[in-house]
Amino acid sequence: GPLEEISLPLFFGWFLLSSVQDKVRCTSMDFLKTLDTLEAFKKHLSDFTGKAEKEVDLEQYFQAKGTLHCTTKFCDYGKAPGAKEYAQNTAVKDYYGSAFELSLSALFVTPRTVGARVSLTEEQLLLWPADAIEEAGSASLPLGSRAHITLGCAENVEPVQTGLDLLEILTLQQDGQQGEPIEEMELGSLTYYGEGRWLLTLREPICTPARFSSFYG
Ligand code: ACK
Repeated sequence: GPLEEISLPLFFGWFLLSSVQDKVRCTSMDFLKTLDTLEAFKKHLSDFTGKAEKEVDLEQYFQAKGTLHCTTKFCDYGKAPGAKEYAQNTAVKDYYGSAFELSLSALFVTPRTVGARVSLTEEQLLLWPADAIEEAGSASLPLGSRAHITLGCAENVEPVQTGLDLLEILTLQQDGQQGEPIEEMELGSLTYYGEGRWLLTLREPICTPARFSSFYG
């Protein structure tokens, strides 16, 4: 009935505690600020602007999208395939409301999105939808590869794009494309994958507390 339909959320996920949201946002802003000034980035500026001579302020280019979280299952209030099964999963019910520590292992930037890659533990993978079809060119990426935090989207880009951008980069890596090593930054090593795709592998992963819950909107 209608009550059942509205009892499912828009999505389930880990929500960063508000005290750490600012820290993660600052790290991301610092990265964008630095990336902006690199000669290597300027060389590929047309990926972002369409015109080589134009300038881009990456901090302005991306807009923040709500509270920082890592989506596990997009349910669309029950309309998404597998939503009901996910909500009834024992692990989902048992862990609902529990605190976790998420490990952010990389930051990535594309002309569409900026995000953080989340490396899930075995325990956290219990909350990843088992039926997840990793929607990239290659279907053979490990479960949970898409796990990420959307830090910002370019104008007219929906946050669902961030996970797809991450999968695209991981698929390139899996297909043996090492990317172009750019430089060692304070936070880690920066690699360019072409077409405006930048990956900063963090030297020290950022550990951040997050609660497993859901969002109704
Ligand atoms: O940044 P995100 O992970 O991308 O968080 C938001 C959240 O759900 C609310 O929109 C994500 N999202 C939206 N549509 C989908 C989808 N079809 N598959 C997976 N995640 C989605 C979005």
